[in-house]
Amino acid sequence: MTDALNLSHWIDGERVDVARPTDGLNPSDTREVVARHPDGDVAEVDAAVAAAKAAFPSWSEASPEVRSDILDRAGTLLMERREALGTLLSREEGKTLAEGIGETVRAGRVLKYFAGEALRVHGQNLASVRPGVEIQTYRQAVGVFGLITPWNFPIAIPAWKAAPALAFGNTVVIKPAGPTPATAEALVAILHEAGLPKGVLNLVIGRGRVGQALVDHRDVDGLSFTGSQGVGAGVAAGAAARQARVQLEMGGKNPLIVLDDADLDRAVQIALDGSFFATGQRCTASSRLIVQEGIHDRFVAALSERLAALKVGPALDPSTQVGPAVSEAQMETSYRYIDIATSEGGRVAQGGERLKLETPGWYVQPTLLVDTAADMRINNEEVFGPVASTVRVKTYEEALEIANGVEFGLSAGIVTSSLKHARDFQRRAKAGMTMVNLPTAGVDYHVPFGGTKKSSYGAREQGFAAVDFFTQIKTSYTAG
Ligand code: UN1
Repeated sequence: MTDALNLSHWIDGERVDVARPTDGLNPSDTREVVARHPDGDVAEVDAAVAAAKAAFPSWSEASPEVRSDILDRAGTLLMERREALGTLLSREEGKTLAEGIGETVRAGRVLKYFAGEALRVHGQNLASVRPGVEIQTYRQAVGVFGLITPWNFPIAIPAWKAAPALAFGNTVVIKPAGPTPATAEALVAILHEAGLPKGVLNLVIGRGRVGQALVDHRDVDGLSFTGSQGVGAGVAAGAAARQARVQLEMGGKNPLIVLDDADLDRAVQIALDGSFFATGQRCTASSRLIVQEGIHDRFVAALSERLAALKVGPALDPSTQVGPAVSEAQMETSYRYIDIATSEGGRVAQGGERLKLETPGWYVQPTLLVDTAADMRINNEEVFGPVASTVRVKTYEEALEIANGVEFGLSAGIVTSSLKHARDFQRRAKAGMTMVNLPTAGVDYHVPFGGTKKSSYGAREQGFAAVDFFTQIKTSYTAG
């Protein structure tokens, strides 16, 4: 066993030594304490925001080269330490080591991408309707951002919110999710090692009170949140009440349509990846498999066979393909939804049993539910675990209607060899992202990310879109 880490808030460039009342357990083996967590409160948030506010003038006015170099160096450090950081991530969150290392590299790439973007902030020149008057638009940093990040991508999501915020000259306070502060602290430490001036990036570890204090703080100019839809709605309401900027990334109930003309092996692999890898704990996971009747039974049989062969186990075991749920509560949510689905008339084709492995952990058997109807709770509410359900349909039109018939609209996929249906789906799917012959989950780090309906709110994250949220436009008029 590895010694437990003692975590700290980071305020004004310093680790703050505090009491650490909470033990963060390893989901793969709950006998192991991965880290001891502090429990921050309003006082720490006040101090962190004050530090961020004080650091803003010099950071926002620094040469973009300064910001670019620091992000680039931090990206290099993350990638060089991918094994150690990926191991910590997997011990803390429960995803497999390959997934933990992959996520660490992704975070490093995000930092490097925004190192470049720091140098590419554009404005425009426009002719005025009044002769002799010129108009320029500039993008300027906004101020202090509060970033409220989830546990399922404990390094990539803090990186993809912090990197654009910092690249464009803002200062930041991060509140990492309850189960995964160790990985977030490691990221903050690396950014300081890379040369970040004090106060530019702060971290306050704690419960919902910390997030609420950020939402309510008069000196927090913008909030970026990823998490559940219910909490997100409260963040938006709090931000709107005091006219802070807000951006939310929330749940999904992402459909994957499989048409009769799909290549069966490919469809099965896409569903397996999208629904079950990363333990299904992705807002982009394909939780609804909408399958045309001609391929349905073959698809269910082949996917069930692949699921039965999946090795569920401790995150660091090299043979593990699916790690545990992050927490007991998440594990119980999966099992509860399996019960709800069967009580509503669904049938378990594979999985569904409680798993008892050698190490005590929060394991969930990857589960495929079949014969479910589109209006059942299992097809409308996010489970956030390795659980998927199939809905049998007769036609493409019926599939599309069901795909679009939920409150969420993050990612939507189709497996087909028909160009006509693929193109039609891209146009008519009510989702922020569409995937043709690809899993709904697993997105690139350099392009816009986000959804429609209750999945997202506010400006898009990532890629060329990130500048819209993390800068504001100034329009300047000049007469000669
Ligand atoms: C992915 O599918 O690779 O919380 C990214 C989430 C998303 C990120 C998904 N914001 O699951």
